[in-house]
Amino acid sequence: MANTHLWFTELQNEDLTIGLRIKKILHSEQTEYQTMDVVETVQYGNMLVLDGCIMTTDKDEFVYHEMLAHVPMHTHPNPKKVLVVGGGDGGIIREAIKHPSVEKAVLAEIDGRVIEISKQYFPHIASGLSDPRVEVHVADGILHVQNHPNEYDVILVDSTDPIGPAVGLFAKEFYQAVFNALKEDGVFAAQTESPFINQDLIARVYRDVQDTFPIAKLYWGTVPTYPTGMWSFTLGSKKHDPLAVNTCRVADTKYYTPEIHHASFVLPKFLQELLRK
Ligand code: AAT
Repeated sequence: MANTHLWFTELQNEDLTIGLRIKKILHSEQTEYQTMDVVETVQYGNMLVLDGCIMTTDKDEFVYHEMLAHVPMHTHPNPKKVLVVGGGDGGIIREAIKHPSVEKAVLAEIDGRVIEISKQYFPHIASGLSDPRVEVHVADGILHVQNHPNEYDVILVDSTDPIGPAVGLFAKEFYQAVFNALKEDGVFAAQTESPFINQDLIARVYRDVQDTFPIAKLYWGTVPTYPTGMWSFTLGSKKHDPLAVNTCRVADTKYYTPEIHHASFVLPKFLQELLRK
């Protein structure tokens, strides 16, 4: 197919963009919470865009979803009940239920339209949502967490950037509510943006998680379509040390391995210094 002259540009901050040539605009709408577009790109396949920001693409989704799910899921020795906050595309749920111990996985996504459109245009990402162990709640993740104390083994926060309905998902009170919603040996992880352009946020979230959980760690992976390509995740754990993990329960991954698990906690010097401040 001849290349079109249509380009999608994400304004990653006021001074930085990423551009992808697109073949086709597949869907556009204004939901109750955000604008939502699905476009077919030449390089990365179908791409989901919320409020102008890239959420996921066919080609690189596996990195983010595997890293946000399998690092904390393996940190817990026997995760039975898991909560995913946000993540309406279903990618984190798909990875979480690969762990054979999981009996129930709850999705709390604020925007039901994201779930519906993902099922239509990203069936391989949304595939886990129809698993009998999965319960889908169209609800604010903050309220869900507040209303379910002492309930979950693992909580995974797959949220949009800290704007609009996701602002509260980066607040210290939220991490305290997550702590309370976890059982006594629970583990939590959240996506925490780019180490190159979101340093203030990473440092603040790390401090807040450190104040809330006995164990706090930053880890990272590479997601080519996210701003700067280097992506951070913050893990909080009540008891289990993510660095003590020595089992791998999932075989069908494309990025995650036991070696990657440990390597992802090795921080470049500038990040070590950022967290020391
Ligand atoms: N799986 C990768 C895609 C996402 S989507 C993040 C989701 O969080 C969106 O569907 C959004 O509707 C949902 N969301 C935002 N705020 C809330 C809330 N308060 N409660 C529940 N769900 C919420 C993440 C992409 C990361 C982007 C990196 N640039």
